[in-house]
Amino acid sequence: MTSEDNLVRLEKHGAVGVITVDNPPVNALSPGVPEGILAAVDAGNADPAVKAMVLIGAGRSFIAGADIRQFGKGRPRPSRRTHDVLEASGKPVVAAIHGFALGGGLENALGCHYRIAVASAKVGLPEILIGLLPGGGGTQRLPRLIGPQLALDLIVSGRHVPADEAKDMGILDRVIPADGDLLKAAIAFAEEIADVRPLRRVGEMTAALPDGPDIFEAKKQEIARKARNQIAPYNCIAAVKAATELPFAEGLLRERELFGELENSDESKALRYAFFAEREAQKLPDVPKGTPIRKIETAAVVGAGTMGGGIAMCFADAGIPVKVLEASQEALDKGFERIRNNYAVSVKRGSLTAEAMEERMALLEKSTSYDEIGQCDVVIEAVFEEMSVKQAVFKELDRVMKPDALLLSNTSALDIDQIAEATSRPEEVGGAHFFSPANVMKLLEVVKGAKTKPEVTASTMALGKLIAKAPAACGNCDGFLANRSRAPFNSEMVIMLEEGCMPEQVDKVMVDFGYPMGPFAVGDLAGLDIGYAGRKRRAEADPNYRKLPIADKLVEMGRYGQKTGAGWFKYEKGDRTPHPDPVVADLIKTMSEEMGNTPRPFTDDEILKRLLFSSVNEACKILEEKIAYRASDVDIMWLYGFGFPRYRGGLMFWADGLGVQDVYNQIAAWHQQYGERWAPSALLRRLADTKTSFREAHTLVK
Ligand code: T1G
Repeated sequence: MTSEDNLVRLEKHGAVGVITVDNPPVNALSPGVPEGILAAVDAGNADPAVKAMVLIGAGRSFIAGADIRQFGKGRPRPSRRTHDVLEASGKPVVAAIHGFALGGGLENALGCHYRIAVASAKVGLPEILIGLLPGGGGTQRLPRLIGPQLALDLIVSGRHVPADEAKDMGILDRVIPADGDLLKAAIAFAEEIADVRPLRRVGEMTAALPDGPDIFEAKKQEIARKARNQIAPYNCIAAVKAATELPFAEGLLRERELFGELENSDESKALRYAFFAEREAQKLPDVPKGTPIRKIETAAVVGAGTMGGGIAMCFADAGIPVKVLEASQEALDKGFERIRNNYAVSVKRGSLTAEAMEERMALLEKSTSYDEIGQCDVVIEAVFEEMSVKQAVFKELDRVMKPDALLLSNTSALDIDQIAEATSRPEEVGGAHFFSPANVMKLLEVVKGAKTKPEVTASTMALGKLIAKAPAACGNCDGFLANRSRAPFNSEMVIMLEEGCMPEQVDKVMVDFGYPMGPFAVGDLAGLDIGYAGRKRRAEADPNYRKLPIADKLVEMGRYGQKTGAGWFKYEKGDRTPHPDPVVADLIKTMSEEMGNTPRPFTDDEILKRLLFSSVNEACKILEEKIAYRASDVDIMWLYGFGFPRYRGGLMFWADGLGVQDVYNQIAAWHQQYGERWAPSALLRRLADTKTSFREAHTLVK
């Protein structure tokens, strides 16, 4: 039997009815799939020849969850829900899991009576990551199956659980080798339990609370900082709590009520947007479908400094052997010591085992000769940010690297074309801009040079996914996409001080907005001397460059930030907590008066919009110049590169929430008040005139 749309089929293997979900690419529960499952379970129960059933996914995965694109469309709720019908079946059903069983996928597996998986499978209830909660019985069944504490941890973290761990928890009954025949094993399992009665129904179990402190209050405390301004985490907790207090049927109703509060929330809309934006970034309009992707099985990094070491760790973390090349053994040893220390911190925190650390260290190989890296599939240059130094490196890479090696620079702003010109193969050169610390920050900014061929760009994007980054592509300009769009934010925050604003107010506004740290505190952390050097370079190159005298003065006073115990804020010894400093307040007051300004109060709203609108305007210029493909790529850069709060979707998604017209009007008003730096971009003007959203801005760029 096959459903009309071929999404679900029931086939008999002896006395076992096998229900196969076939909805590529990930067997999401799109319209037609639940209906197909229901029809198959009904048919299996009606067929006297069927003694037991198996639920399995075709292709590369079990069921990856509800179809996220369907939320918010007001689709009527089904009268019969697959996980409940599976559980109520008069004949046992075995869920056979490979790839992923996530969200509604795992919830359907929990409705089955047994669960078997291949060792490479992963299961989870990641709904919280898109601002939802498991709305298909997961908050009621999982606590009954594995206990409220474990269920609470999994549902509030949304993490994917490897099969072996899931078995230890009690989610899975059996795990077979990754290369085992899952269907065969599941059918054998079904035959084995076909006559076992009573049927083991998770909904009939109880979720016993552990003795001791209230685990729900403890979880709320634990997530308080990260869950600021969000509701989904707290609804997840409330739903699991209901599983420990209410009979199953009432618990399901409570779950549905709590889910209903989330489906149309701004938080969930933003998080669902971010989910698809990250995937949209993989689609490069100017890279033809079917462009070959080069294999990456070996890597080399030139430079063992902070960035080079961090980049090398990304490869080791992904299980890819990587050679690290430095000019001297001493520099290499120092770099490897830093890498080892980084891993040791993770081991100490418990996020990495000592064994895994040694496995990764074993993938890292020291080298002091270019001739040793020539056969690597990719090489990433991460040396000092000085063009002549980079060109010398690329000249050597051109000499030694095999013809189809990817030649990538980690430069954060230097001209990729100029770097490429140092080689005889500029079409093989591109940018792979990591963000510090490279082994932690997920953003990979993939920069296309004028001559970079599509295959190199596409292969670099694939490399980003391979090393678990969030890649997004852009064209070549000063600062590329991320840092160029951020630059106005960085200057506007200091210019506001000239008008009497205080750094602590700016930081509070941005932390309340959802940033993990305020921008002035971030500056103190990174080191104010770095920005100072950059401003001096730009001032020498551009006589019209808008200087930031207060920021320059701070550095000239020796206040570099945390590393000198004082910057925008002061720091107690051994404590990274930023404290407002009267010295800075006096400096701001004195210098703003010297500039002829009368210090004035700022509203939080003005501070927020002065910072973010300045970047929205720059992003429109970047889109207009075709440096960025689309606004959602700007959002990926801001989410993963600058810590923009994910539950607000991203810089441009947030701006769309305010409306293009209002953003334009405010920028036009600041243009009148402050002059050229606030001149609205031509694209922004066109968006306002045509009532086009930022999200669709690229449609106006020809
Ligand atoms: N709905 C719709 N499309 C989806 C999807 C989903 N759940 N999951 C993936 N896709 C698309 C994705 O956009 C991409 O499309 C393609 O499939 C390949 O995905 C009631 C409410 C499963 C780990 O949150 O985590 O169930 O770009 O590139 O890297 O309680 O996809 O090809 O056009 O990510 O191999 C809960 C989300 C939903 C899982 C595979 N489930 N998906 O990663 O492939 S809510 C999730 C993932 C829910 C119930 C609740 C990953 C993956 P395109 P991909 P991948």
